[in-house]
Amino acid sequence: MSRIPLAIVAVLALLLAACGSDPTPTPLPTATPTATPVPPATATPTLAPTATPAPVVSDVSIELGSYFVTPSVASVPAGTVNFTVNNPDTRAHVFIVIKTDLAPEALVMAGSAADPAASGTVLGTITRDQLGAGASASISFEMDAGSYVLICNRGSHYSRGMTVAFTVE
Ligand SMILES: [Cu+2]
Repeated sequence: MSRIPLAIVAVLALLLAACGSDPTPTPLPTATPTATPVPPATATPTLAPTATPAPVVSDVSIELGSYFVTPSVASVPAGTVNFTVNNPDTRAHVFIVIKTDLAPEALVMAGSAADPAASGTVLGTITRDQLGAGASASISFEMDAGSYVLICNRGSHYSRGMTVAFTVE
């Protein structure tokens, strides 16, 4: 008689043990931290060496005489312009570069001569002393795009035809 209760007790004990022991919850797997992707090294762009534009230099020869002014070219690109003025004539002349929108024959007059300063912006002048009979002289300017007029303004030479248009593009 004593065996049965003992067996029952044993079974009960097993059941209790089975039920009472809360299974330790299996810990959820800790999320493995996702490795923060290392941003790819930004390739440092190789800068092309800043191309320094080559300075634009134009050489223009001018023939002048009684009574004409003839440039070797009618236009040049903006930049440095070197004028070499040749005077094969038997008299002295003058060479003046004027930036103006006026037509070559329509400059402002002062008596029988032109008035360069009143006609536009005078870039420079080769004087008659520098440009005597048979002489050559040079003068250079940094010239912006625009319209220019090249004249001789000695006496009435301008009115007689010593004027010509010149364009800088
Ligand atoms: Cu002249």
